[in-house]
Amino acid sequence: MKGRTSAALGGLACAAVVLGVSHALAAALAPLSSPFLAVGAAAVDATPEPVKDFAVRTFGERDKLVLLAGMAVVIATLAAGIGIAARRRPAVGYWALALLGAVGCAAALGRPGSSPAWALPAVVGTLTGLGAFALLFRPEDSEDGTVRIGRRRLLGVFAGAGAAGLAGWAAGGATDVEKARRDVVLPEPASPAPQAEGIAREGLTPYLTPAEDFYRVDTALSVPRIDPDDYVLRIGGRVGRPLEYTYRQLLDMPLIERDVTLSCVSNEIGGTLAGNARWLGVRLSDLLDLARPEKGADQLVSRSADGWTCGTPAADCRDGRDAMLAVGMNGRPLPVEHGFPVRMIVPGHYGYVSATKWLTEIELSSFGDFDAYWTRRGWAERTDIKTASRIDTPRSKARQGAVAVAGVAWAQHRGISAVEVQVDDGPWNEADLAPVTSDDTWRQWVWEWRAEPGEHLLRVRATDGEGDLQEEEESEPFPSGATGLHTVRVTVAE
Ligand SMILES: Nc1nc2c(c(=O)[nH]1)N[C@H]1C(S)=C(S)[C@@H](COP(=O)(O)O)O[C@H]1N2
Ligand SMILES: [Mo]
Repeated sequence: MKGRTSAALGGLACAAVVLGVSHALAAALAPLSSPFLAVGAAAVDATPEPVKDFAVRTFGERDKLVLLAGMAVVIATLAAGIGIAARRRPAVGYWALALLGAVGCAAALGRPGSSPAWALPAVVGTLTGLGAFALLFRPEDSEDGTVRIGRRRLLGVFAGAGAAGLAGWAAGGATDVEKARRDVVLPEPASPAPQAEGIAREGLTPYLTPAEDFYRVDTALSVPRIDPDDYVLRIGGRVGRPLEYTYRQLLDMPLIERDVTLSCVSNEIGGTLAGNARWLGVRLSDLLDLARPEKGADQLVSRSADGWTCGTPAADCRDGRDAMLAVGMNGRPLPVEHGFPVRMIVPGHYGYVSATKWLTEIELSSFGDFDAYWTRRGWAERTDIKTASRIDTPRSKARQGAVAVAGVAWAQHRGISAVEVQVDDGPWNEADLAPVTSDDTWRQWVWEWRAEPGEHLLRVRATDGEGDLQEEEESEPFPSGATGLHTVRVTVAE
């Protein structure tokens, strides 16, 4: 092995030790104290809005994987470079490793909800990495002023890093949230969801979205894993009586079950960041009535286990709508990615101002006193859901003759009263609407088209339950939700 190659590998081995050891310790202590994840999370929080938007659009829901992979490449390149530089000047290696460790430590301490103990993984990991470095880059092994790294030692250090990584993986698995979730038995709802039947058609989005197909949007690089046995929800702030509930206590309250469509403010016209599920949960107003919010506490601030924050108009949580703390989704406990064990659902609001996953705290506050995560980044403090409609089928090709044009339309809590389809510059044609049991879900629609051969533009628009037509003028999702009409170009074959 050439001297430079083995030096680069030596640098990599030391970085692997730092990451392996710190990650293993973090798995045992608090997963989010891992310096690797903490740096990633800090990067997510600091990313300017346009870049985040770009990342979400380009990489879709794989944006987090891309970020972590990118970080791994950067760290590996740095580590190899440090190794090569340290061949002649080992002091460079010590300083560079210590500096990287300090960055990881600062990132971990900077996470919301961190404690001083969160420095431990980075500190111990870095010290172990420095030890590995001392073992590999030994002045006494140098010839003509360059260090030669022994192959055995190199393999030994890599093996040590691997063992630490494995230990971390095992420690992570020790709190097996998936198993705890499978063991949960959900009670029957005191108030079941009215039975709704959607339409089933090739290419048309089903009325209820299966959990595995439900869109996922959050800032969590690693999904918070909460043991339901340790779960506590705190309700406080400007209330007459602060309250605490365990998971069991929430399950023992009367539960409601409702179909509610959830949608993301960053959904583009025609996009897929919306889903409809049957949620089971505790009425939020039942809990708030017990806590007695003070007058003027107009914002309900909710916090997640990983420190994300959300601000919902408090009045909308108590005005009779089916706002709830959900524990079930489509008849099963909430999936871990969708907020297990408890999340918020408030019909009529975008997810970023209402749908806190991994919910741990509710604080009554005011809009004047507190800005939530996305509000701080320029998104609207309060906004109604924009009426939206989407063509699911056809998307590009059709055969001449009878073609079912179909899709979904939503305007949660106002409902959908009409959907119309236009072909090219022709008249607007009224589509058939599937029956729905509340104004809080999307509505499937179908329109039978006599398709003529050639290229055609199909356009859709909806009218909400208050009689207002969907906004035609195009605008970006930022800062309060996209507007415009979904248009599809279809080639009709003879
Ligand atoms: N803890 C936490 N909850 C969160 C978010 C988040 O980043 N962290 N994102 C919100 C946003 S922007 C949306 S659109 C919904 C998406 O919920 P889903 O992933 O279950 O579809 O969750 C909301 N709840
Ligand atoms: Mo969102």
